[in-house]
Amino acid sequence: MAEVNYQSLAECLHQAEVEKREVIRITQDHPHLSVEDGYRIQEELVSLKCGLGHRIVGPKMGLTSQAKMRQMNVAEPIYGYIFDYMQVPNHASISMADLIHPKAEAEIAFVMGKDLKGPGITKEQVLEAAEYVLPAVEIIDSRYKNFKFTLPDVIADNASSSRVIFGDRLTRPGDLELDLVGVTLRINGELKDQAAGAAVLGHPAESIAMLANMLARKGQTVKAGDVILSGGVSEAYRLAIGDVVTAVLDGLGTVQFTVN
Ligand code: 0L1
Ligand code: MG
Repeated sequence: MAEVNYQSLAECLHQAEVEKREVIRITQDHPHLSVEDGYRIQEELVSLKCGLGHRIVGPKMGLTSQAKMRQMNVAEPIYGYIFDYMQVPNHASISMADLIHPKAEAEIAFVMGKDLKGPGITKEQVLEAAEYVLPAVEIIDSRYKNFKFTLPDVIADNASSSRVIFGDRLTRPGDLELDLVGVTLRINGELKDQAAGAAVLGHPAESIAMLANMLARKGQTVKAGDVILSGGVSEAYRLAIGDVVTAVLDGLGTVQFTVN
């Protein structure tokens, strides 16, 4: 069996993103790739991007819904990183030519005012440390053929991170019950999904607490200034040229963009 070369696998995933082409999942050649291996590849990918001058906006949590965890047969969500080049202004457009097979999901983002150092971080500590929350739509665009992967594969691929559109309005986290925030996701006016913030691990702040505790295992922290995606409130929906995507998060605001 081929030896796992973390750096060259990260380079391969990065090139696939740059060249907007699908690759075969890593576990095809490396069936014993572990979750830990996946994060080792992700770390190489993140440092490669940083070396190219890209800046981390913040971590993101993925696979936070019961449905996605069941589908992947996992007990724990995963994390990845959002970079500056992934940000698209609200009400702007994304270009299909820049992406492979994108899907959109509505999320709640947290702007951290204080560091959070796990283990043992709680939802209450997250709500105290967060300065603001804001609405977001994440575009996930797995680099793997047909969006088919195992858990270590998707971790290596930076949790499918591709683009993010943040809403315009910042809200204090204590100003509303984040688990009760109603969310609708429409594409071309058609209601695709309706959900509440509780779809994210019971409460979106639980997801940030889990992130802080997962990072703590590696001696890392959630940092003041991080803007963190807490996970999909809605399901993720495939996008096509001409689509107009509108996510309304009750009390937080609206995110809208078009696909060219
Ligand atoms: O943000 C996410 O929940 C994506 C996690 C990766 C799984 C996928 O690409 O569907
Ligand atoms: Mg997501």
